[in-house]
Amino acid sequence: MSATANIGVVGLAVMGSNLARNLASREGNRVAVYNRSPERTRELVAEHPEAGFVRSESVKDFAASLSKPRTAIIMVKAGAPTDAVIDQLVEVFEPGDIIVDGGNALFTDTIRRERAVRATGINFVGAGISGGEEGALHGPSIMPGGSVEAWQTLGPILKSIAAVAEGEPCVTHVGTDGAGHFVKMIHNGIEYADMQLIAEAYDLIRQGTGKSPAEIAEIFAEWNKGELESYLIEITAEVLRQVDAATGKPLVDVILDQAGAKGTGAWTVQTALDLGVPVSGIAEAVFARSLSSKPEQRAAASGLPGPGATLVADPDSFIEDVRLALFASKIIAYSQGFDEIVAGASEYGWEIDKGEIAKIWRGGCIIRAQFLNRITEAFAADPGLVVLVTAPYFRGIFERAQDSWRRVVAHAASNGIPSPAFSSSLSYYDGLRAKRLPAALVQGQRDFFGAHTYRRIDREGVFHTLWSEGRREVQVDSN
Ligand code: NBP
Repeated sequence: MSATANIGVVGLAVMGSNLARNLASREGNRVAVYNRSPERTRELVAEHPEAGFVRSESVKDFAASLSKPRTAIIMVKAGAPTDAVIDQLVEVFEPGDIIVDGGNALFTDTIRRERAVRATGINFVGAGISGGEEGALHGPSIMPGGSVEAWQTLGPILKSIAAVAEGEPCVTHVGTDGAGHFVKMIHNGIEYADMQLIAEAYDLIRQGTGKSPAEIAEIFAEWNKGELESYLIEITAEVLRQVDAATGKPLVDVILDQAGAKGTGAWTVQTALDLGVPVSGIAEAVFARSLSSKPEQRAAASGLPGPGATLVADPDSFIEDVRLALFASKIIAYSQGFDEIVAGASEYGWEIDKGEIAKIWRGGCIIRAQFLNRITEAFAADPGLVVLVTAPYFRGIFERAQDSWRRVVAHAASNGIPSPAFSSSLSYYDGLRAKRLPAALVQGQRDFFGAHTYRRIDREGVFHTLWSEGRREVQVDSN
């Protein structure tokens, strides 16, 4: 086998096949393909003669078909299959070659794998790839980690296949080792929050105005022409418009209301808990899916007391309130996601350019949205921005959305309409801007039962009240 391919793909299920076809369609690429079950490889090659694939049926032949430095993208099921394929490639690759994992790996696995592979002299790059099968075929958003050396070879190849937004490819070297998969994880977490917020907006409008799904589809289509323009708003209109062929009902009314999850949202929240970052919007979105998927509990609780929904007096102004509440809550979710990126970068020693991340999410990926440009601008104008929500553009949205946001959350509460993401976003906002929080009382309680100590607002040092010894205050540390 002669080394004729400049890039290879291992794992030819839907994502790998589409990525291989995307690679093959770009000038200058010759793509080697390999899959554990050879039938899949044969099928792909037979179905796409135009791609000029170099087919292998063994890992050894696959390696031999690649020019040096060998570069291969793994697109197999995340977890043990990824480890198995890495082990096979390490056997046949040489120092300087590059192994890319394009699957949805947990970033800590990527850190572990990068360390182990690097010890052999081979480069390992964990690359988050977003956009589903369509994105893989026509241009995804790509978030690669790994070494600068690997990026030099890989960068031009990934740029050639990535989505393009406003003339720029949606790929950047995110940072070293697991940084790419970390940022992809946050992307997915934000995606969960965005979807939940949109679902709550739909529910509030439906219950508050009595409009049909098809009518609400038109509202989302209209919103998509303005500042909320995004892929998720666009597809929401499509889903709401869809009529079930079997029953003639709106499809959304015949889909079982139990949301599934593949775990990346939960990873985002678990990691945020470890890092101490309040990603309440994302967490509520993950929990909302969990709650929906508890049919027995929901059936048992369905008779509990509480108000039912009533129609609003002025549907048009209510719909505008919901639009603004959605925008404000969405900004909170993105801001919280970026906070987690900052905390992760600090914990794991990555230099992540936040403005660049917002840029590469503008195309190809599920959370692509017009307002990501505003995030890039905010970080460009003030690289030391402490928290995204305080940037002037977002402040302006909060000024505009303020009253609407509160009316919508109040309406949801008084009408018994669950709105965990809307409500928690507003609570987070109020918590963040509060001059004083009841955390002071929590510190007092902690000191009472556990002598956990507290600091004072008027003096340096650490203090403890001797609660059972005359309630005298003592200073326990002069720092
Ligand atoms: P799957 O996640 O369904 O994985 C199927 C592939 O893994 C097949 O090529 C299969 O080979 C291979 N494989 C398995 Br399973 N075990 C293996 C092993 N022990 N050794 C070698 N190969 C093995 O494919 P997918 O949906 O195309 O996704 C690929 C990756 O991309 C995943 O990590 C996924 O999380 C990620 N991703 C998917 C999407 C999406 O929208 N689907 C989006 C973004 C990222 P076989 O043919 O021999 O069984």
